[in-house]
Amino acid sequence: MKVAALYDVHGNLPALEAVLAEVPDDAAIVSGGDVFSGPMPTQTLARLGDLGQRVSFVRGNADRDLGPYDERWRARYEWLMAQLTPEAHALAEAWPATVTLDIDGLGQTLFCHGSPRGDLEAITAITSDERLREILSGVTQRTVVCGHTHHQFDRTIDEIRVVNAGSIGMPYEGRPGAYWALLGPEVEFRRTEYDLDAAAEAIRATSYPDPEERIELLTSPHSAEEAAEVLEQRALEGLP
Ligand SMILES: [Mn+2]
Repeated sequence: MKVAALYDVHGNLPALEAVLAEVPDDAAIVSGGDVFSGPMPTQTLARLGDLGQRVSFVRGNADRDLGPYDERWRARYEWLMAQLTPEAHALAEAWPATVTLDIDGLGQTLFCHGSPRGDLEAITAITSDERLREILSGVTQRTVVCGHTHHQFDRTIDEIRVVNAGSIGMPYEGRPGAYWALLGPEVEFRRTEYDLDAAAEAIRATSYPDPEERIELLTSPHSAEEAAEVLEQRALEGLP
């Protein structure tokens, strides 16, 4: 089988729509978590839900309650909970932490959000071999697909290939767009362009707290190098 790995949409419906228009008809879809934490949560969830059995969901850290929150994050979380029905949120919290699929050319492939060990554990392009080896110590699959750190990479260590699919809705790639991966038989990194001005208007039309901050992230994204440095440092300090 062929799989489109769609990670970290973060409630960015216009970006998701653009990507879905490019996903080949014969590809299955894995939603890699952090689906709705962002400006258009309900619509984003509904759009993926409409795809039915074609989608396998993996839960991300932002798809579950991570409280207690500081003031700023509490406002965001309360806003999010006011958008989603309790049923929708319960459904998301019940998504599995990992999904395994057999992909053409890549073999048994483990999909997770952060790492195979947890949705908050970050793997970056510059994670040391030593740390990566420890993270992968329980893995029996040939390929691991992760997200969470919002930048694409493809690394192989001890015959396990680790692919970060990138982020559709909030990429740290230095260049705007929706980033995802098409898997099987190769690993094909994709960048899909979408209308940023229209997306910004759609975000402003919501009641999302801090819309301008989110729009800024989409129009002037951090570089992958910068994100990897910051996120790797946090991981080394034991921070989520
Ligand atoms: Mn995440």
